[in-house]
Parts: sequence; C-alpha cells; structure tokens
Amino acid sequence: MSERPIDIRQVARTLSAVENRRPQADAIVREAYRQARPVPVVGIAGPPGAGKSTLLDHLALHWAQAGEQVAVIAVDPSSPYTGGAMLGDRFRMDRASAHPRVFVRSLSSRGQAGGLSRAAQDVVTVIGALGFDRVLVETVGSGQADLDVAMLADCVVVVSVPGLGDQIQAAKAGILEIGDVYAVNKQDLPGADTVAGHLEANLDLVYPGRAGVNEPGRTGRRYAAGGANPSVHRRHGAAHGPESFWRPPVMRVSAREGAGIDALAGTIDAFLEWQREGGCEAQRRVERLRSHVARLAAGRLLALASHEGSSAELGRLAERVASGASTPDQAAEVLIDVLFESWRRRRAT
Ligand SMILES: Nc1nc2c(ncn2[C@@H]2O[C@H](COP(=O)(O)OP(=O)(O)OP(=O)(O)O)[C@@H](O)[C@H]2O)c(=O)[nH]1
Ligand SMILES: [Mg+2]
Repeated sequence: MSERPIDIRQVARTLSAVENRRPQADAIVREAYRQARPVPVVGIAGPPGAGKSTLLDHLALHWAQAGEQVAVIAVDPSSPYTGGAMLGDRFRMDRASAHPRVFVRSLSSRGQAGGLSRAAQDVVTVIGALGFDRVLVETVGSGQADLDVAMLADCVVVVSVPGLGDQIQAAKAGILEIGDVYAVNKQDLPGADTVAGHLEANLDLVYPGRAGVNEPGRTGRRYAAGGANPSVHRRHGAAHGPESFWRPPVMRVSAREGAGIDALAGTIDAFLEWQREGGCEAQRRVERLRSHVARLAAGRLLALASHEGSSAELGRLAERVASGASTPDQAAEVLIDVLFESWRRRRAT
C-alpha cells in the first residue's frame, strides 16, 4: 500500500492537464509510463441501471477502509454531449466520495473525438504513478462501452439484474466473454435466483471446475485450451500450462443494502492475486497495450488522410471509385501508399 499521503487537489490538477491535453500533459504522461508502476484496475460493466455506480460506491469504501488509496473513474465514450450533469446523475458516489482516501473523477468525451480510450489509458497510468493502490472504472453506455472497460481493466466485474427479460439477457450473452467475476445485483427483487442460475448454466458450457481458482487434475474434464473461446481461455489460465485456471464466480449482491460487498471484494482480490502470481496479469497488460498502440497508429495514419496533399489524393481516389475506374479496395491500397509516403516525409522534417 502507498505510504505517502496523496494530495487530492494536486491529483485533480494533474489529471485535468492530461485530460485536456495541456502543454505539460506529454511530460506528465511520459514520466508516468517511465515509472511503470501498474495499479490494479477493476472495471465494472453491465446494463443501464443495473446498480454499477452503487456497487462501486460500496467497493471503493471497502478498500479505502482497508487502508488503500482508491481512485474511481467514470468513462463515457458514447457521446460527446453527456459530460457534466448527465454523467453526474449516472455516477453518484455518495458514500465513497466523502472518504479521504477515495478520489472520484469522471472522464467524458468532450473534446476527445475518438481519443477517449487513449485518454483513459493515460489517466489510469498517471493515477498509478501518483501512488494510488487501485483504480475502479465504470463505463457509462452500451455494448461497445462494456468492451472498452474490458480493454482497460485487470479484472472485469459484469453486473446482471433480474427483470430485464430473457431476451436482453440473451443479447448480453457476449458478456460471458469479458467477465472475470459476475455479480447478480438486486437480490431483493424477484427473479434474482433465476438470473444467477442462467449465468451458472452458461458458464458451465465454457468452464469445467468450480468457481474461483481450480487446480489442474481435479476437474475430471480437461480444460479445453483454445477451444470455443480462445480469448477466455487465454485470460483464465489454460494457456499458462498445467498450473491452475480460473472459473468466474457468480456473486449475489444487494448494492442498495450493501449486502454481499465483502465477499465480492474478496473474490475480485482472489482473482487479481491468482492472475498476478501466474504471470497472466503482465501478459494481459501487454496485450492491452498492444491494441492501444495499434489503435494509436491507425488513428495517426487516418489523421494524415485529412492533411492537404493526402486529402486531395483521397478525393481523386473516391472519384475514381465513383466512376468505376477502381474498386474501394484498390483505392484503399493506393491511399495506404500515399499515407506512408506522407508519414515518412513528416518524420524526416
Ligand atoms: N431494488 C434494488 N435497487 C437497487 C439495488 N442497487 C441499486 N439499485 C437502484 O438501481 C438504480 C440504478 O443504480 P445505479 O447504481 O445508478 O446503476 P448504474 O448501473 O450505475 O446505472 P447507469 O450508470 O445509469 O447505467 C438506483 O435507483 C439504485 O438505487 C439493489 O440492490 N436493489
Ligand atoms: Mg452509473
């Protein structure tokens, strides 16, 4: 745990500089990556109104009371218009934000056209360098946003609730690919048991063994490495040899009453510990940075297409496609050549 006390006002100023890409941002971000002090990131995903913010509020408080410095960030990649009030409404941290060891921050897409995941990645890295022990992330929005959380987090908690109907739950089947831990919230409402049962049944199709850490050889069934879902198997252990694997537990919670929070927090920590010890955590981080770097590169190339020379060339290519002189694929290949050429010229100057 961090020993030096964190100056929250200083943290807020530093993050604003990074988020708004002020002149000093590059230096701050560079220094943060240089320090390479990874901080465990817990992401929370799930349908609107599932109780994600309420849960995070309890979880942040739980870890703060255990002595950790906790940063909570809400990311809204869905719209450039939901900064301020709207995001504030959906992201209330009444209990935790009053705790001196909790820092709460929202990150909207304002002025970040297409760059929010970059900003979030940088912000998380800077938070780590500032000495926090843990970051909790809620992404507001729909399907794609869930994946963005998965991109950023070392542990993804997927929240389900009763009352959404089987169709929506089924449409959410994709969440079985991103969860490390499942939380069924609103146990006070009817149908919570059914939702938990469905989840368990679906997990049965993908994982042998029992919830949590499984030692090899105890499960009867071989763990099908690279089977139906390679990315799940890679994250949860099969690719790491004969040691052990993780089966995501389904935890029952009632965020409104704060019931089941300690058990949920304990499970998240058990997962992070298993992941750290097996070396999966470092690998997951590298994989994450791999797509981050690839996205940055693609973004830069695309940005070049709007510069004068390239933009004019793109116009000519489009006209050729429109007149039947070229296919879009052929035009794209020519554009790549043009962009690379332009990139090399810029680097050389
Ligand atoms: N009955 C019941 N309601 C709950 C429980 N937990 C949260 N809620 C309520 O569900 C509503 C939504 O909670 P939030 O925490 O804002 O949910 P969210 O998933 O963050 O919502 P969005 O950010 O808008 O997607 C609030 O009115 C909560 O009080 C619970 O355990 N039981
Ligand atoms: Mg919320």
